[in-house]
Amino acid sequence: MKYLLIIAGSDPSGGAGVSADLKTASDIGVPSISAITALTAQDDKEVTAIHPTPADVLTQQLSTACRGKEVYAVKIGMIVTRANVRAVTWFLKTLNPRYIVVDPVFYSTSGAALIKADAFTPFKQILLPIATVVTPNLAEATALAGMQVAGIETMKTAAKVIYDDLIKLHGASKNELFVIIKGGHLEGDAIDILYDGSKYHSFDSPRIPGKSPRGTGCRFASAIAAHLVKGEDIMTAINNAKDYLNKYIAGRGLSSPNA
Ligand code: PXL
Repeated sequence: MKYLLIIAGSDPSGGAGVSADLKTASDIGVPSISAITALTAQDDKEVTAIHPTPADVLTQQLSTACRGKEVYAVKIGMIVTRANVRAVTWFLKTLNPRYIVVDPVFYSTSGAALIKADAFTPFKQILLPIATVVTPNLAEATALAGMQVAGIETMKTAAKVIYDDLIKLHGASKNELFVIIKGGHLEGDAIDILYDGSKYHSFDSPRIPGKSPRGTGCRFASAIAAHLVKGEDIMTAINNAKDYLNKYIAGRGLSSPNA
């Protein structure tokens, strides 16, 4: 049986992180296993504690959860420390799953830093280059591309900068990488820009009225990974994840946005 492996932080209010990822895997109907990179204490308003998992315990979770299983796709969310970035990278290099979807998580919705400053460079230089799909939002794309990303044109430029950087860091053997910058925080319609190394694709969704629930970034990346576990190709998985997310935000009968 093919599994989705979720590597993410815990948000006890259930809005984001591993709880949102597990619900997404269950909504899409794929079996999942998970390893928790950090415990947080938070709600909609603030993050009151962050307690990173010790790297040896994270490795133990990964190796025990994956033992004897076919991990076909991995979703990676919040990773706080340099030691945990290294632990996850080393584990995945050995596991060698078919797909790795990375949602860079640098800030909480309430603005708290969710990655330590000294973990940013290893995150970008050793973990991100092994990803198949990378899904930064505008703030994370700004940090990764080293340029202000605030509209369609800068999203396109940044997607190519991030793509080219990661190909260079990985080496010429990399043949599959999709960078999608999420424009959910733009004014007007929500437009995401994807770059695959040769062409751009834009995903336009009308803005759904009301406050969008927290954890949509987590759910988008885990929905892509879950659809990949179903055997879909990357573009189909991304399209289906967009549909899932639009339905989730509109609250049409999927598990409730409890944040
Ligand atoms: O949405 C980003 C995110 C991811 N993972 C965890 C979080 C958050 C935001 O707060 O807490 C655990």
